[in-house]
Amino acid sequence: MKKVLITGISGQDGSYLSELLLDKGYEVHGIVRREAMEDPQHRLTNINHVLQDLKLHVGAIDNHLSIYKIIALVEPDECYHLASSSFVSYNFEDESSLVANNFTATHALLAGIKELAPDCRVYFAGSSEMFGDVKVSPQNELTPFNPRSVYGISKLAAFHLARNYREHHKLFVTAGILYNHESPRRGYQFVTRKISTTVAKIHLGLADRLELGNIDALRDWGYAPDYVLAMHTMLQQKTPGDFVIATGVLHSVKDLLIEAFSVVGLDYLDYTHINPDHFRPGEVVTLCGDASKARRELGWQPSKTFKQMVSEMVKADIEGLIKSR
Ligand code: F7E
Repeated sequence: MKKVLITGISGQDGSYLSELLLDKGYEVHGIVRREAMEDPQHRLTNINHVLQDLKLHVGAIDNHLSIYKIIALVEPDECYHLASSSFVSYNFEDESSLVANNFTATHALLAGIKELAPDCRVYFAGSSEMFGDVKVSPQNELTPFNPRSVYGISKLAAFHLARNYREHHKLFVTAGILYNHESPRRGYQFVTRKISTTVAKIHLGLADRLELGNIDALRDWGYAPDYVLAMHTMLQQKTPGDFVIATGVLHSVKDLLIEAFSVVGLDYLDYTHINPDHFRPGEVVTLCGDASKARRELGWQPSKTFKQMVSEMVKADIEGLIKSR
């Protein structure tokens, strides 16, 4: 039985990936914080339904010793490094934990794998934020990086480290450059979930307004379960490499609003208020990915349209709110 180690297992992507790998017969190990183990009902919501099938280890991902011990214990065949501080906006408030979570943690993991499990295949979660203020669109694996946020910079530094371990230490390290990917399990701070949950509340009479920042911002939004499938397929290739995963279709936050409110038959203009506090300094407004390499080499393609995904998110939030009443 193949063994897999996932950092960030309780997040959106970690939870879908766990399901996928359990279905494929893997022994699935994950690293979680101590606080999460002490309060699984609230902190492990995304993986509660598969908790009994997982093997969880308490660890601090930016602590080399802690990571080494877990790698030595698990001896993984595959490792998916998904843990990171992923909310771009927080960057501006706490840069040091971003560097620790995104860069130091990647170093701890790669160094541990090199010493203790050198045959393990590693997936590194890169981000379209590494492209930043782009001069060309859409972006592919050869597009120059020009990150505009500390998040993007820390991810890019870790991405270079991953490449370095691939090229100089000959580890099987593959990096996905993933564009925004969403689902009913997305964190509430991200704009898709903020909108879907507020629309659900408005529909149920639990809220009457939605405050947003720049609604003209454009993003390439995909469906998270499709993206974790891409991660797994990447690690089954003969050789490691870098892959852009994206839909290639741009939508504005305004499009998202129109779709989400239309699910409950309302007009976003009646509820939406622009709050300048939600605008980001140096915001990257247009990022669109060219996933032709993934289509060609992995046979990967998105399974859902933007409209279908937004509708699923709003309906899931309505259902969740009704259940929790
Ligand atoms: O913002 C605009 C905001 O926070 C999307 C992460 O997974 O994808 C994600 O990063 C857009 C931005 O995601 C609000 O300014 C307007 O233009 O949902 P988001 P993100 O920053 O694109 C990349 C690929 C990652 O790697 C990240 O880890 O929506 N926007 N008004 C707003 N965004 C938020 N959150 N809240 C607002 O009120």
